[in-house]
Amino acid sequence: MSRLIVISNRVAAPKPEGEGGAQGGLAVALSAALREYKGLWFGWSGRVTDAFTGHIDFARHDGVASATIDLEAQDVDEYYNGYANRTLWPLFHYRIDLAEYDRSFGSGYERVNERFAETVQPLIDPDDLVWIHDYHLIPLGAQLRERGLRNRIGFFLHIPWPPARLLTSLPAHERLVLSLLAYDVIGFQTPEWLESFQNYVERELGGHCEADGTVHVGDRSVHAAAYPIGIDYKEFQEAAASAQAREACARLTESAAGRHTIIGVDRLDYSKGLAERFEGYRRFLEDNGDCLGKLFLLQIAPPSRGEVHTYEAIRESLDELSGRINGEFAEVDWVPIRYVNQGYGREDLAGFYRAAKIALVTPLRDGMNLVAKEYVAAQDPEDPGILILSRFAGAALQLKDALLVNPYSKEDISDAIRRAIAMPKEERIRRWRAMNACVAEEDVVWWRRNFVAALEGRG
Ligand code: GDG
Repeated sequence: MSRLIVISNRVAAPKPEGEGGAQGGLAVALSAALREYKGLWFGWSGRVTDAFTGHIDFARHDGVASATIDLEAQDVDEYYNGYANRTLWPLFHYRIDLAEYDRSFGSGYERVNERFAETVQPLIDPDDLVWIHDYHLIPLGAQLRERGLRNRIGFFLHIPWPPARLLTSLPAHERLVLSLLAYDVIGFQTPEWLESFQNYVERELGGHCEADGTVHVGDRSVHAAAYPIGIDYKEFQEAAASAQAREACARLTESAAGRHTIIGVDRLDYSKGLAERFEGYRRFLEDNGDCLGKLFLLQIAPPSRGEVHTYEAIRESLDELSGRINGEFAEVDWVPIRYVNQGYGREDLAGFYRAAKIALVTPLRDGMNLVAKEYVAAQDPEDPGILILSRFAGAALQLKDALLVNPYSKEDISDAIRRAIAMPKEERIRRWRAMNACVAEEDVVWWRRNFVAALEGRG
C-alpha cells in the first residue's frame, strides 16, 4: 500500500486533557482518516519565527506522524490572515463585499506555497500518494510539479466553490484556477460546488467537462468530483456514550429545569449566520408569547481568526445583539440566549447535543457542516431531537430529513422552531433514522476511501 502524505495549512495537535477548543472541521476529520493510514501530515506549526529556515519538526501523536514548519510574521500576515482569510474565504462564501484584494496578499500566498513545496518535496517518496487540502494551498500541486514531482496528487476543497460570476471579481482568478489543473483529482464537498467549478472552466477557460468527471483544458485532463465529508461516526458515538458526555448532558438538562434547549455550535464566523439566527430566534419569541420562559438557545461560539478585523467586528455585533435580545425578553428566572464564547471538549459537546431538543445549524453558506452530522449522531434513538438546517450548507444535500430553512429568513427560522417543538415523536424518530443512517454510512472513512480510490485511479 502506498503511503499517504496529507498537506494542509495546519496540522492538528491534540488538545491537553479537558481543554476544549475550536478545532476546525478539517482537523477533526483528517486526524481520524490518518490514524488508520500509514502516512505523514505536513503543515504549518502555527508558530512564528524571525526568518524562515525550512527546519522541519517531526512528531507523532495519537498514531499520526506529523512534520511541521514555522513561518515568518510577514508570511502569516499575507498568506494566512491575508489571502486565505481576507480574500479567498469571504469570496468563496459568496461575500465579495468582505473580500479584500491586496497585491501583497497574493505574493505572500505564492511565496508560502513555494515554501511548503520546497520543504515537503524531499519527504515524498516516488510511490506516495499526495493529498493537499483546502483554499490555503491551491497552487501547491503546481509548485510541486514545477519541482519535478510525478506522484499522483489530489486536492480537496473543504469550502464552497463560488459561482463563476463571483470568482471573476478576483484579480488573477485564471491563474489560480489554472494551477488546479496540475492535480490528478480535484474533490468538492457537493455536486453544487463541482458544477460551479465546471461552469467556470467552460466559460472562462474554454475547457470541456465530461459526464464521468473528466475536465479537459488545453492538453490537461483532471478528474473532478464531489466527495462529501463525513464525521468519525464510531469515535463520536463513543464520545457520546462516555461518562463525561453523560455528565455534560445531565448538567445541561438539570440547568434547563424542564425547558427545551435549542443548541448552536459554531466557530465565530460570519459565514455561520449567527446574527441571522439570533434574529430568527427573536422573531420566534415575538410571535410565540406562549413559549416565553419555556425554552432557551444555547449558542456555543468559540472565537476564531482573531487577527482578522472582520472577526472582531462580528464578535462585537453578536455580543450586542444577544445582549439586546436578552434585555428585551429576559425574566428574573429566565434568559432566552445563553451565549458562550468558550470551546468545550468533544465529550462535553456530544453530551450537550444529546440534551438539546433542537439544533439550529443555519450557515449562510457552508462547504459541508460537521456540526449538523454530529448532532444527529449524538441523539437518543428512542427520543431524538430535531435538526433545523440551512439549505445552503453542503450537508443539506444529504440530510434531507432535517427541517430545511432559508437562513436569511427570520420567518423561516421562527416557523421551523415552532414546528420542531410541536413535532410528534413518531415523526422525530422517522426523520432521525433516515438522517442517522446517512451519517453512519457516509462517514469520514467512506469519504477518505472514495477520495483515495480516485487518487489511486480506481474511483
Ligand atoms: C470547514 C468547512 C466543513 C466547534 N466548537 C467546538 C468544537 N467544534 C468543532 C465541531 C466540528 C468542527 O469544530 C466545525 O466543523 P464545521 O464543519 O461546522 O465547520 P468549519 O470549521 O468551518 O470547517 C466546513 C469542514 O471544514 C470539514 O470539511 O464541513 O463546511 O467550513 O467538528 O464539533 N469542537 C470542540 N469544542 C468546541 O467548542 N471540541
